[in-house]
Amino acid sequence: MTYAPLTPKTLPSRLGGLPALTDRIGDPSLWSVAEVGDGNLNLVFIVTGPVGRIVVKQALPYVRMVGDSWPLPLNRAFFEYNALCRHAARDPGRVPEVFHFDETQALIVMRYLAPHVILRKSIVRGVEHPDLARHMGAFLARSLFRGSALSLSGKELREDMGLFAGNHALADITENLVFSDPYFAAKLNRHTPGLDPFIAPLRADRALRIAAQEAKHAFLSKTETLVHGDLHSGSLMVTADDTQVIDPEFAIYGPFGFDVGMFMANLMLAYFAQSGHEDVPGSRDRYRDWLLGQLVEVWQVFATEFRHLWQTERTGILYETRLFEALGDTPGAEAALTGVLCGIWRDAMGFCGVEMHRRILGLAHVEDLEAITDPARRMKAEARALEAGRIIATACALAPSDLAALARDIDRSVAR
Ligand code: SR1
Ligand code: MG
Repeated sequence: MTYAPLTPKTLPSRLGGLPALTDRIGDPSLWSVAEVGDGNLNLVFIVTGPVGRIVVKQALPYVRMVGDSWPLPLNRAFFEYNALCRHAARDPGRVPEVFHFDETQALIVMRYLAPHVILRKSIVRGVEHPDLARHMGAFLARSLFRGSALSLSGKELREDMGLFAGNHALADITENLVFSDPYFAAKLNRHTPGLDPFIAPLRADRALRIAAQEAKHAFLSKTETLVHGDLHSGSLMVTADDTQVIDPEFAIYGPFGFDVGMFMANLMLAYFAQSGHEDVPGSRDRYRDWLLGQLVEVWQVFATEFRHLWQTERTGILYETRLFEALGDTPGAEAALTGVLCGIWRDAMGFCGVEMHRRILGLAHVEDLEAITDPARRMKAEARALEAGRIIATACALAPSDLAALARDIDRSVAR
């Protein structure tokens, strides 16, 4: 059958013959189906059978949030499936299990995560997830290290790079929406009324436009590892003690720092949104501390785990042990690692700053800020986040330990 989008009505007859589903959820004549997709691109169905539930995700041939005026290739499901397989192998237990993939129908059948909720929604409600930074720091280090030339042979790396190079349509979205559109009056941009006095100087800031293009240059040219490509808090599902990484359809070879910076940016945006969510000023202070604590911890865990993998799993073609440890030069390997981590941090900060900007000025905004119903309060929160993003993207020597203090200073001083 050629590609056709599923509907809740057609799904049981179209997928009811697949043992991958019937073995897990039972008799298709008893299935009930709900389409629950609230993301920007795809259809997502929850299928409930007599003995279980399952998720079916299907790509649409266009961008769902815009409509069929913006076509988008179905093959993104192929890249998502391949990224899920690699993530499952590189950090077992951190992504939902895939039960079935149909390339023609661009659909993936996967585990229904319960009682998980989307992290962003939980953050908007002010819920703490104590293990978030620990899980994400480890996931980032394992998926990025094990997907790179630090772990893979030249053949493995280049073949996989070739495979994911086909995901250029999704990379093109990132290249435009993240790195360029926020810095000029692009057609699909939108922003909160009243924010214009903060946008004009931002767009006039030449150093910032250069920093954004340097970040774009890094995204395009540093094919260092397989990145998730869209690692924001809407791509994570959480419980009190679990974190699951979903939706890697933007996966492509890119810089180590890309996923790190994107994730940190979304914690930053959540931090600046807090003033819009508190009933009385200060009532979300504890939550602010939690968010900044996670921001600091995720880098610490990432660096610690990356160092551990560097010392124990450096089997790839880069920084070979025969050039360091085998020559008795373990300090040399440590010095090289320090350089690599510094480079990742620098890149991550560029990505962090531009992601903060595009979520306020571009097409795709975040619920953390959108949920602030009073436009004046939203505008002030966004003005602070814009300024933080500007400093983060342009600062030459911002250390991991500086980030939390920077956020607190700007939250106290800008647009008061
Ligand atoms: C047109 S797609 C807009 C955004 O949605 C996705 O989740 C990515 O973040 C993309 O940039
Ligand atoms: Mg997504």
